[in-house]
Amino acid sequence: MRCRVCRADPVIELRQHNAAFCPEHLLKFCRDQVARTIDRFDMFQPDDRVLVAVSGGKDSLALWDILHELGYETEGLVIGLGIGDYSEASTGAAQRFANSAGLRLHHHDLAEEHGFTVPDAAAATGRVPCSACGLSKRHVIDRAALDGGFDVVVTGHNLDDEAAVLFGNVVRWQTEYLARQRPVLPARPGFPRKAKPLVRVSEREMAAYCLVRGIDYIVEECPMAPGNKHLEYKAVLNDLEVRSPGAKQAFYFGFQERAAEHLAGAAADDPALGSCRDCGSPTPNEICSFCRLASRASVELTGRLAEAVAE
Ligand code: Q46
Ligand code: ZN
Ligand code: ZN
Repeated sequence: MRCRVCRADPVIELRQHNAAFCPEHLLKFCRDQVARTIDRFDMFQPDDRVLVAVSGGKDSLALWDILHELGYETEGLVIGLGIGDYSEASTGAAQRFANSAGLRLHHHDLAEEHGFTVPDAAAATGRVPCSACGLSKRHVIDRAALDGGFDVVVTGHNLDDEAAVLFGNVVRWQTEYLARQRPVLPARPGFPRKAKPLVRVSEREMAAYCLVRGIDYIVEECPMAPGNKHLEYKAVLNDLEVRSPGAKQAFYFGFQERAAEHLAGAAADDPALGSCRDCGSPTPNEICSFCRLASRASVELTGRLAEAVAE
């Protein structure tokens, strides 16, 4: 196969689109796909201030680069999760990208600002690290977006991620989660607008995009990911995609076009939300789930520090 546009040697072949692209037209293809997604789902407007949540991985850095190239006003946010070398590498890659593009990166650190790390939270709760990590990231991102006056927060979830989450929710018929699995969620009191502009592009396309653009992203996966069901669902869908190119796209967008709206009624009405006694975030309880997690997990960090001092 040759580049679909200019017939030059291709850098990538995309079976799901029955096409191949040279480096230049791969970049154009990715930007066009993102622009089309923003437009189709009415994610945000050209003059909106966009906060890009970055992990230092290929997807979030490619997203930041694409939005910047498309002319959006963007700033980045990276969160120090305290997952050893992985977190160091993640922050480093995000900072290098921001410096090279001349963009502003905000850095929040769980240990410094909230007194715990993701491993502490996992140890304190006895649950998989990703659940405490996800809760913490959502809390920090929401606060940073609201405090910074951003119009929207965007994340680098790509088609592979979203199809895997959808698959998991369908397997277990989690109708409430399904009802909220939209590429854009409107702002609500205490919560910013959130969008996923990469839902039309695949992991492979984003890796190739970074390669062509010379974006130096962290390749290693989070060491706390193994055991996460999400990876199993991804593997199942990857097998399916090999046998049936385009299956992921058909599955995800078929859901958005034909089912998501019907499920909207399945989302329980938001309970009456008050403000968290400790941090002011919206919560149906006296203390929000993040602050409850933080108080359990910080005991863990304090214990570890005490042990280290005693040694
Ligand atoms: S960083 Fe956090 Fe991920 Fe690591 S602990 Fe899980 S959720 S896998 S995107
Ligand atoms: Zn070309
Ligand atoms: Zn709170």
